Amino acid sequence: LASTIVNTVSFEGQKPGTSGLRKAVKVFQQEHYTENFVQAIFDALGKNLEGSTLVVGGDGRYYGKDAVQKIIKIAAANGVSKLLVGQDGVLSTPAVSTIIRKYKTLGGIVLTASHNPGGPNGDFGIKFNCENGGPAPDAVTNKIYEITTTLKQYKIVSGLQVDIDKIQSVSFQVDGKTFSVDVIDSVQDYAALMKEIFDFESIKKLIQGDGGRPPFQVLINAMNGVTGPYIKQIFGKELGVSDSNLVNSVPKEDFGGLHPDPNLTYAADLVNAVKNGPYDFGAAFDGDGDRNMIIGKKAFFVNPSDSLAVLAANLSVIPYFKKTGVKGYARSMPTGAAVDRVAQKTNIECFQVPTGWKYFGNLMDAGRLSLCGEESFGTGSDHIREKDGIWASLAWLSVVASLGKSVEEILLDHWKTYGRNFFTRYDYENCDADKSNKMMEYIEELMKKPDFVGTKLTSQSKTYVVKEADNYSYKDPIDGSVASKQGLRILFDDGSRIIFRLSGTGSSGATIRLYIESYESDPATFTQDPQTVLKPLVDISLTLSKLQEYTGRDKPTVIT
Ligand code: VG1
Ligand code: CO
Repeated sequence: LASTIVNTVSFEGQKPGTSGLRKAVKVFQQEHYTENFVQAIFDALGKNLEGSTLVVGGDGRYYGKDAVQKIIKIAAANGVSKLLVGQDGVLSTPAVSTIIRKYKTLGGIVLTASHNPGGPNGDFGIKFNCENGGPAPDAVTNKIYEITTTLKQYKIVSGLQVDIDKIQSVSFQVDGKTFSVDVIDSVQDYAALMKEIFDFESIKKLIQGDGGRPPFQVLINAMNGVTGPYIKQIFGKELGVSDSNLVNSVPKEDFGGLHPDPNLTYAADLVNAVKNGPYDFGAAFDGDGDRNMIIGKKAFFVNPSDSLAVLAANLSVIPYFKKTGVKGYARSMPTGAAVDRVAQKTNIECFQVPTGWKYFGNLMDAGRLSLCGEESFGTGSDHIREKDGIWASLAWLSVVASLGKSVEEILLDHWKTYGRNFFTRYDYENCDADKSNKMMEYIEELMKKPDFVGTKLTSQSKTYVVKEADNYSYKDPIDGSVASKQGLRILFDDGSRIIFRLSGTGSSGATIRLYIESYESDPATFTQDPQTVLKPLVDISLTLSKLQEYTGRDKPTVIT
């Protein structure tokens, strides 16, 4: 077989966002669009590409298989020696990270738009992960983008076709060199890693009941996303959870019309089933399997910021951390600061990074970070370089098994020890992009006024004094790289915070995220509804930003 060169024209807007390039399927289906972006990834890899091995797989959404075939043809033409492709083109995001690390490949291409709806009218996405298994850092994605703006040609082996539906190894001679494709089991490597990290015996005893303890009933919902086969293997076969407790576990190309985002709005069926059912524990994962939502009996909600803090306080019950020790914690900037309090108490380093998992990678590679998380239902550790939904649920079950308490009791105990960081996030999805930008500019101007610091903002009987206000900027402590304009922060002198950010994962319009946090040490507040406790700050934020005036929205699309 021989490669050929195809002349193309560059496309505008092939700029990776928070987590890869995400656009409508119809955009990717344009002639040359996908090919261009894949070629740009390869060009960005430069000399390292020749003779390399790469991993390819995604969340199984519509257009995924087409994209895999294109990548195979373009990789062959660009001197890649081997591709490890998930069967049917399916690999969860955590599985891609696992496989890159296990087989020491140059990186991987993840075909996902994560929690964005799928199907012919939904979204698609392409993300490059580096040899550490993590999302490419800004320097790499900027380079890829640069290349897309001037790209004029791509290389392809048009006649090359591989049946990716069956596990097999095939080799071809391309331009006189050997090119192979290994179609691999999607679940095996990931499931093996989970077995190494956790004590499956103790989780199994918890779930099945043991020594007079009744079974701890779990309900796991894959939201028709990629985790279906993974939960069947891990929860079903390994841990003995019955099939009827594994819901939406057949992956669908369009996620069955669901918005596969595990939060209180889009995973309402899990919440309702646990609220009205006998379950002690519920978990849901997003389309590509890196996010998690955890709820306890009667649908007691675990806020992701609290989830991170509870796991931080109990990491030592997990065999993996018994071995590695706990090197450090981290959270993204908007994430509630509950974990900081655990770090302080245990005298362990704690970092704050911008939104997006790529910012945790350097700290992990440098051996300074064991556990981290984001308020957006992302939790993970240095076992891989992506957030990991199934891992998070197994970590929670390990903690429950070891403490012998309910999810709610664990949270109440945690707050008694550390106090409670009340946290909420309001998402205004699909707003007009221009108007949203104008609103952000308006807020920033306001914040920059010389007398803004010291301003007293009042709502109901609460008054907050502005201590600091900025557009968040981060300098990576390992390589010194700087990420600026990462969100508008208004910090108050009692530790409360208001943050405004524009999402970087949408495919059209703008999504405004408003994050609100305040800390309470009075136990009488601990069982209160965060919406009540945070109401004054919410009102202050909405008034200050003129959000309704700018966007026309009188309520958010999603409240967490
Ligand atoms: C969102 C979340 C962020 C997360 C990112 C990718 O980004 O806020 O915390 O890392 O999605 O997650 P943004 O820019 O829309 O706020 V995933 O599961 O979509 O890969
Ligand atoms: Co995801």
